[in-house]
Amino acid sequence: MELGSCRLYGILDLAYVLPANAASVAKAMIEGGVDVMQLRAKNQNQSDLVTLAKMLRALTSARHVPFVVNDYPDIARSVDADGAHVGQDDMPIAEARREAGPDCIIGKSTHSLAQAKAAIAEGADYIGFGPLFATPTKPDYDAIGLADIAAMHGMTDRPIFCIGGIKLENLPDVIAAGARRVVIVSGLLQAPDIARYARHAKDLLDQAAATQS
Ligand code: 3NM
Repeated sequence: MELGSCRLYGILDLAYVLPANAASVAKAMIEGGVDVMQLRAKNQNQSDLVTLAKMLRALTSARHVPFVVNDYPDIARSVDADGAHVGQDDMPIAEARREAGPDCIIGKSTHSLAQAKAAIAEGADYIGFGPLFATPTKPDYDAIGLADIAAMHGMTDRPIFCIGGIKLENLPDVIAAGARRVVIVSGLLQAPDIARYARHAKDLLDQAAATQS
C-alpha cells in the first residue's frame, strides 16, 4: 500500500510485547486493519532485532502492509523493509537514506511546527508529529496538544502521522483538530482485543476521510 493511503500506523514496541508474542500481536494488528507496521525496540540486542524484523517483514509482505524499522536504517535495508524511522537525536535524513538504500521511505519524528518544517526541508518522506498527549511510551517529552495539527497539515502534502497518547477515547478530538493519520502504540498493544481496537480506530479514520474529501 502507498504510504499516502495509510491512515492507521501501528508500532510493535517491545516495551509492551514479549518477543515470543510478537508474531501473534502483529497478526492481530494487521487483521484489525493497521496500514503500516513499525518495529520499535529500544533495549534489544541487534541480532534479536534482525530476527524479529525478518519475521515481521514476512508477515507484513504477505498482507501488503508497509514495514518500517525504527532507529536502524541498516537493519531496514538488510531485511528489505519499506521504511526506516529516525528521531530528532538520530542521524540526518540523508545519512539514513544512504544506509537504508534509495528505495527506502524515511520518516522522522518531530515535536513542533519548526521541527516539522525542517524535516520536510531535509527530505523526510513522512512526518511523525507529537506527542499530542503525555505518554508513558515516550515519557521524557512534553505534550504539544492539538492546536498545531491544522497548521501542520497546511504546510505540506507529505503524510503526517499524529502520535502520542492517542486512544480510541480521544481519537475523535484528534480527528476534529485536523488529523488524518495517526500512530497508536500502547492503546493498541494493551487492548484486550487488539484486532477489534484497530478496526474501531480505522473505522473512525475512514469515516473522517470520507467526510474530509
Ligand atoms: N514517538 P503511545 S510519541 C514513539 O512524539 C513515540 O515522536 C512520539 O505511543 C513522538 O501511543 C511516541 O503509547 C509514543 O502514546 C507513542
